[in-house]
Amino acid sequence: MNHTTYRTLDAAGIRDLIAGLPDIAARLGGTVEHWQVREVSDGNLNNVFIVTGHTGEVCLKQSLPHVRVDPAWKMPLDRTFFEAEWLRAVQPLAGALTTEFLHFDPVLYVLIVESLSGHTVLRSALMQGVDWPGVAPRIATFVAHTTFGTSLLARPFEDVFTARGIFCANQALTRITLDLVLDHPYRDHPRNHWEEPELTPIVLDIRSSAATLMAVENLRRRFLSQPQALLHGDLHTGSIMSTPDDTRVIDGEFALYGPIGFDCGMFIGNLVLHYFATPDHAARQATLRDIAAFWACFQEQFLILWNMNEAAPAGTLRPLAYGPAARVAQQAFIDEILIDTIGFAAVEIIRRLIGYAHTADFDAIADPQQRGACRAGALAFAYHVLEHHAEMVTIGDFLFSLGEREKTGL
Ligand code: SR1
Ligand code: MG
Repeated sequence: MNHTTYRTLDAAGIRDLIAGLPDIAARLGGTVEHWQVREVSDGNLNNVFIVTGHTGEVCLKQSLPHVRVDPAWKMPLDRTFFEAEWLRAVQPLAGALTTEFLHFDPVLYVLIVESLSGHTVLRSALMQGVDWPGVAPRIATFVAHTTFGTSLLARPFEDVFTARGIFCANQALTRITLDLVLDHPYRDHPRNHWEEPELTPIVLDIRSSAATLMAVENLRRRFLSQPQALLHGDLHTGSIMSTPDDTRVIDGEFALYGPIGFDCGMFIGNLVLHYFATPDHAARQATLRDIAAFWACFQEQFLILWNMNEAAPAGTLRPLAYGPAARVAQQAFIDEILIDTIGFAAVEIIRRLIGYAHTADFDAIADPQQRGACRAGALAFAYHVLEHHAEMVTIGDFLFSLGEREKTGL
């Protein structure tokens, strides 16, 4: 097989590729003719396949030279390279909470990882009505360990600068986030769309609110200029696969160094979308519990790691001060992450309702009027959060405001 040029692989090409990779072929077992190749692509960007043999299974992802769901939107191929680099970086920090890296082909831009076919995409599981209280703390553990472990708090600056140099080159996908999350929804843009007319007055209010637009501008600057840690960069509920007892973060192709609150905010923003898409009271209470548990667990674990690090290896930023004053400074750092988290959650909600890439959460609501009301409720909440961003400084403020929405029937 010619491995010198890129081409988009079909089932035969995938079998051929794997036949030349002895470790992966051995993992599948049996012979190449018996390997089943099943396409499972459901994200916006890439082709994804599950390859099954007699004794095992792998997941293969290939970048396309365009956005998968919009072939006219051209894209460089390097996103699977960044996902491979992200996996290599986070596996030593939180390996049990992601997938095992198996192979990367730098010509075909193919990434092969452990298959998770026994797991369900978290967004789909939530839409089916599961209540898995272990998921939010596991995601908090993942975010705490990967962000702390890739930051200047845990590593010599030389290592961090080298990693930043790698992920600084992930410019095509960073551009997507900047445009789709932090720019287009706030102005007329052909990629924006929404169905329900009841969203339009809220969109106009958002676009004419100076406080809201200034909050978004501030988040945009922070996104690009606060390289605190290596982020997943797209931590929505479609980037998480789970069972009741085992949760994995996948799809790290948007990885970049950025503000830690970005990952926290993406996750919380998507839980809020689920909240508004589920008018059932008990399910909403479970979502409030999950958001509170995520934040409490993230904060606790990040601080534990930081305090264990007082005996940090040579070369890291060893603490110069100890005792109560140092604890206050640590808490100030966490509080700043929370302020970012709340803001990024709000912009994530907004872009999923009126921007380019919507989510399926609301599709389960059959009645169009109710669906429109639920979407409008979510949009109005996100608008309220940005409008009052300066006053919303604790997770309690955020949860109180979310809980209040239910009382008004939204
Ligand atoms: C063109 S890509 C659109 C969205 O899909 C990805 O999952 C990211 O969320 C991105 O913003
Ligand atoms: Mg993705």
